[in-house]
Amino acid sequence: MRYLLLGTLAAVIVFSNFSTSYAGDHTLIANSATIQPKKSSGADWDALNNPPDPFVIASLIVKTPDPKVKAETSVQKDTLTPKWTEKLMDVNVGDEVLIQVWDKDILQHDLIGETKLVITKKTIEDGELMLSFGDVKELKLTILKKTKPVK
Ligand SMILES: [Ca+2]
Ligand SMILES: [Ca+2]
Repeated sequence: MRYLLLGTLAAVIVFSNFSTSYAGDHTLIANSATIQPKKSSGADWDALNNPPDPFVIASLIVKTPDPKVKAETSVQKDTLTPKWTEKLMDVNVGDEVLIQVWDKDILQHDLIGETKLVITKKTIEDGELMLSFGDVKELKLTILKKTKPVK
């Protein structure tokens, strides 16, 4: 029974990570980041000066039929320079996306930084975005045009 419950929970988590009911003509991808060596308070990210375990959560905050559209990358263990190259979600011009970088911890994750990304014609033309916020020195995102139009 316990294992059945755990299995169901895992299935729900996996499903929620990959369910994006929102159709956009571009795809937002999390590439990589550089994290400050310590928290802005001067404290270590993890006990014994262990590096953080960063992952990204992106949440669409406007102009979406489903306000719960949310995506999460994998967790990169013990690194200040995580690399993902993972799809976050579809986006369109005018969308606003809350981007959060977290350090995964056992009890309470540390928020490394968060920012609001507005998808404009320019960001789409640029294709590659370098963002700096909180204790995130640099977060690299890519916006790719989808090869087939969504109908
Ligand atoms: Ca931590
Ligand atoms: Ca760690």
